[in-house]
Amino acid sequence: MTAPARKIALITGVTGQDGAYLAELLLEKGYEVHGIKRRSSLFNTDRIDHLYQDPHVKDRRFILHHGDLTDSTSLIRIIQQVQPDEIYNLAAQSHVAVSFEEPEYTANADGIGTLRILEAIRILKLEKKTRFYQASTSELYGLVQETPQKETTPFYPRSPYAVAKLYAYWITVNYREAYGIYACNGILFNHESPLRGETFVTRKITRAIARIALGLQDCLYLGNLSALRDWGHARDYVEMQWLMLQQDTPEDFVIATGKQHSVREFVQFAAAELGIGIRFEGSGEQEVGIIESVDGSELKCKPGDTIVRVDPRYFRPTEVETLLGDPTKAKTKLGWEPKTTVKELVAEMVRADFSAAKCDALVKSAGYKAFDRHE
Ligand code: NDP
Ligand code: GDR
Repeated sequence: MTAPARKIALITGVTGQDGAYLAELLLEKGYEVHGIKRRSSLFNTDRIDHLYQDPHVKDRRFILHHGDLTDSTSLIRIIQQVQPDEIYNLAAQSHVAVSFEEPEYTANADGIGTLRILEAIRILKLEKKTRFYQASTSELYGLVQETPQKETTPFYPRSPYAVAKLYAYWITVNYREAYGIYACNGILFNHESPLRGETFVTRKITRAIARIALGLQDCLYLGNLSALRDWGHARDYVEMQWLMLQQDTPEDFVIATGKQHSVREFVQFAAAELGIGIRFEGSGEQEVGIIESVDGSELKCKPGDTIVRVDPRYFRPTEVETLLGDPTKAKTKLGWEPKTTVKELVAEMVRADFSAAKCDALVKSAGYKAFDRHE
């Protein structure tokens, strides 16, 4: 008896937060996993280095290809070569604030990039073979029309990023309806992890609190402290990305926890994890976060220190003030539920950043400067 052929997946954005967790999950499930990475002048594979297999290894199951969502021919070449059963389109210029600085590039990569992949599937006549997952986003709801937000809630995007993702959402639906491609949108609310990029607010907070606690940094500058988000763990959310491609018929799903917290609260949760109590005083641009209590003698900060300040440079021209998802459809139809609470998520992120900060502190105390290239 011959063994069933193993499934082949192609992940765009494999070097990103979700790409790393998804690659790990699919490899565990026995897939042959191909990933698209961009050429970069520095190594950009930190998050997946533990999965790397030398090209000389026989029967490799994790293979990287150079390509770019703005380059159709590279996408067609890779998809033709790989003949994937499943494509997970996770690649994007994913930073909302940056999209105001680079709106055209964001539209090209996030909007037209999605079209390029769907067209490649069509050009290569893979409509019946290849299933397609599109990384859609709660940012589509923007100026929210209904709370909590579900699959039927109208969209009102509030950034060039969200507008580009709106195109990607609808072109995915259109190719499903026009050409019968198994294509779906996961409308994912914010999800975080120790692998989150350092400039997204959660990771910026956990990294800064750890460094402030060890005396490596004085203050954390943030923008809108009142923004409300529904934060989950990336590890839980990639499981749902896979599940969505295993159904009989393609559908779109909201993935969220159904719980909401402010940026201000996230700061307090992160500090509490290290035994630091923070109170917020003042309002608007004058609001500050002051240490109220410190538990733990190894920490270098003390009560009375002002460690959070507002810097208007982090305000956005149009803000998404509040997002709260309703994951009922995912639970009812796919039996999916998030496993990680926001406090557990914060604890995992703070622990990872505290341990990295301790290494930096050790290097610094030994007289080396390698801990900060900008000094
Ligand atoms: P990341 O920013 O961590 O990763 C984005 C990935 O896309 C990276 O691998 C990046 O490469 C790659 N990329 C960027 N531009 C291009 C391009 N032009 N061509 C090819 N690859 C490119 O994002 P996340 O992992 O957090 O998110 C994954 C996807 O899900 C994104 O599409 C994001 O918009 C979407 N999303 C994310 C949510 C979240 O809360 N995390 C919520 C909802 C949707 P490099 O490493 O070289 O920069
Ligand atoms: P978001 O995530 O815009 O929701 O997009 P981000 O963490 O950048 O911002 C969340 C909220 O925090 C406020 N904020 C700050 N944000 C950043 N980055 N830096 C700050 O200093 C700061 N201070 C306050 C923001 O204004 C915002 O309200 C993320 C991305 O992963 C998208 O790709 C994804 O689609 C959505 O989540 C769902």
